[in-house]
Amino acid sequence: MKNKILKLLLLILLFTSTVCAARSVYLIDDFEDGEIERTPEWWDFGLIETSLVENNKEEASYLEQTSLGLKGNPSEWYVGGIGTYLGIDTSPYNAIKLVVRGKGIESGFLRIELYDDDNNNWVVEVHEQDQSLVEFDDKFVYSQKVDWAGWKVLIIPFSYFVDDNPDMGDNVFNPVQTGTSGGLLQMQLILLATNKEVVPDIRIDTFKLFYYVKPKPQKATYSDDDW
Ligand SMILES: [Ca+2]
Ligand SMILES: [Ca+2]
Ligand SMILES: [Ca+2]
Ligand SMILES: [Ca+2]
Repeated sequence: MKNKILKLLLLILLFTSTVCAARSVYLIDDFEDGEIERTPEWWDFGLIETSLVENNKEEASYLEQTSLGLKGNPSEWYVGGIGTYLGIDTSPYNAIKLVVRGKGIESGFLRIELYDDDNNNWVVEVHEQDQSLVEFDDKFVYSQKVDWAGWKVLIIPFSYFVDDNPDMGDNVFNPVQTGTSGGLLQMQLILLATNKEVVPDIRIDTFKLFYYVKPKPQKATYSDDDW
């Protein structure tokens, strides 16, 4: 009888941990539907050129069919970007994960911007005088230099993001839907050049939020022979 109860408890534990693990991933986009303007709708701005590109699956084991290409004119450093509306509660997550393909040392800078709703209205209000600013909500940013060739998995904990507008919002990364806040309202990806003579050119794929658990460092083991 005792064994049966133990087995049952183990099964419940296994089931709940599987459900929790499954819930702790939110796929923003994998571009497999071949659509940039739907599910989710990405808008673009500046001189960014977007394209859906067929992946060469031999380049990495985790690749599916399609990824999103981002490139554009480097003459002003700033190229432009894409954005999408989310309106989600990020409580179950603590990090962003995506895969990025570079073309070498001057592939560009990728800046990720997260907007959290601090005035509880589910809207990011653009500043009346300056369209590049928002008026009441936080904008948290993280920049990644892409200086490699081929695909790379990036894990970016939310704690790496810094508040970019100290005069707006509450300057706390709190995109949770407590009370009437809309949580994480919007995300933008900005492409910048690292060299005015080289077209920044990257591809991104499987963009998701998830719960990241940092792997424990391996304990060093020594034998007497090491000393
Ligand atoms: Ca894909
Ligand atoms: Ca707002
Ligand atoms: Ca702020
Ligand atoms: Ca905030």
